[in-house]
Amino acid sequence: MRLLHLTDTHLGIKRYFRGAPAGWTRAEDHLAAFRQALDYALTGDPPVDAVIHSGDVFDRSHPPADAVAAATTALAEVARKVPVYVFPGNHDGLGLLHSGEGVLGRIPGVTVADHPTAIVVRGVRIGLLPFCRSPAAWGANAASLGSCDLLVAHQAFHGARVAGFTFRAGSDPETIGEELIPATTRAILCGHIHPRQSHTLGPATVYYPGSTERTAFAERRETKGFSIFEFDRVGRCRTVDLPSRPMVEVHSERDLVHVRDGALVRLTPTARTRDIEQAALARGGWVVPWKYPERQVTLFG
Ligand SMILES: [Mn+2]
Repeated sequence: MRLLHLTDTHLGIKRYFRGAPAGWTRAEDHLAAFRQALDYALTGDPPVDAVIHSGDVFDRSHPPADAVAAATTALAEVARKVPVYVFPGNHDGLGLLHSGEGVLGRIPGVTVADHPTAIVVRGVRIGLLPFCRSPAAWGANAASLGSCDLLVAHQAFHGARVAGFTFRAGSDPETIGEELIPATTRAILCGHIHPRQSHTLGPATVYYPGSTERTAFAERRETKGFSIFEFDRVGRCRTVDLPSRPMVEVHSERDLVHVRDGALVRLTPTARTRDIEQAALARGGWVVPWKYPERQVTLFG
């Protein structure tokens, strides 16, 4: 049994940059990564039995219409060949569901699991668990599905790491602890945590393929992609890298050498001068807008 697992595609993320082509927004990069991940389901060898997206399909609960249309086109093409399962993350609950039946759920071959759902793929029982703010409620949802070999979730589990922070059950109100994982669980395929990683927790190994593109400058050093997960008597997880647009943080003029054509550039507060911005633009960088310092002038009164 072989799954393509992608997550946290954050489609429709609107970010504008000085120096970028007119009308360009960061949403184009996120859509390209989404399409490339799905393309593997059409052309990858050996073929996959199902595609599972574990949440944050869209960046916002009411995504822009063009993002919904692009997602629909891409998912419909894949779902003609391979069954696709999608469930909401913390960003996109309403985005998937606002039409009642669910916008994406109307695509033939796409199942939107807006509540805990067990599916069987080649004899393997898989529990799909939409995002849940309360660990106790998440545990009750997981238990309600009976015995599953695999769970797919959109949560932070105890031991997950992001830059400078490790999630701990009990100290963070939303973090899932070991005691809530059903004993039959062999693996958890998980979204929500954007850096790619895996760790063991109780009976299970938790695999996070991470977001398909960088959603913030904090992710600028991370390699992005998706996972191919195989499960027979043993589980194997292989990550597939996707290209990401370079991101450069400029603290002073010295960092300008790293700016390349089409790189996204963030000037830290110490580097926010017109000269440094002009130099970054001259090197082809696309710069995060910030407000120039303003001086208040009294015109009258
Ligand atoms: Mn996310």
